[in-house]
Amino acid sequence: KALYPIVICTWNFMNASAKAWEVLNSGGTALDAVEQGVKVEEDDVNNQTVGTGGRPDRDGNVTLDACIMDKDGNCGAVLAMQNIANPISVARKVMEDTPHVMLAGQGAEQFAYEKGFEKVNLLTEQSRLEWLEWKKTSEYKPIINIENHDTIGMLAIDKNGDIAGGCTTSGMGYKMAGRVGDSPIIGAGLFVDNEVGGATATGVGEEVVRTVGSFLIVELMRQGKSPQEACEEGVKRIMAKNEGRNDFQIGFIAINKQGETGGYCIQAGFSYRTYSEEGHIDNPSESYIS
Ligand code: SD4
Repeated sequence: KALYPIVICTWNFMNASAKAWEVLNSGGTALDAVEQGVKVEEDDVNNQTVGTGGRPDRDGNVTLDACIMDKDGNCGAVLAMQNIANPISVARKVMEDTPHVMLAGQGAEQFAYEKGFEKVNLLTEQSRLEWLEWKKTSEYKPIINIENHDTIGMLAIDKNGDIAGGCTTSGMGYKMAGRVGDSPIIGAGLFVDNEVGGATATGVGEEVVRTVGSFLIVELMRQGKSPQEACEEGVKRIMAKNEGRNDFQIGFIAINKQGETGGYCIQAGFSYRTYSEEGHIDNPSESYIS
């Protein structure tokens, strides 16, 4: 029995997944569901890893990364974009209204203004004060599961059985100016193939990029692995390149065409949320280091 419509997202984002479910449950497309869903986190000033309220880079600028992918393999992304509140929607416009896949920096910002997005200040007082505090030592040291890990990656299947995904983040807090992680990179932070399924990632983006993690997981599902098995293999691939290191976090989630889901991470503490007719469920993920 097919288990859709369904939405799945990284971490325990109740409001974002509820919003996406509302779209799916009223007959909306998976693409609209993921866009509307992740926007909830972009707009939440208390989420300091996504959108407004995100932690700045080390120079004090909030720079946002996002991408989106639809059932036909179309995709769009914005990289290191400043002053725009909803990068996921700009990414969708890149996908739908340009011949390109990625726009970066000022080009992305300029494009957003042309499409009617407003200029906003993304740096909240709380994030500004924390950044000033950080500057005293300027020590770049992400803390597992606490700091820098609330990126939202979301995958949905609509009533027609079509899959879409989106991913949005302000990246690692206090990153170097111009640094881009995995989240807006199709294949790394997100990948969808409507024949097979989708995958998305959170955690230290550099490690996800090195193994093209989300693409890998979708390909493993194509070869017959379940979403759970594919996520486990994705994490193992990363650990094989990082022997002896256990000081960073990666979490992968995946869904297949039937609506089966899975998730796996390096460190305990990662969970993912699903919302379907079965209800609104928090799924604590098993970890590589248990
Ligand atoms: C990045 N993957 O920029 C993102 C960070 C992240 O929760 O996932 N934070 O590397």
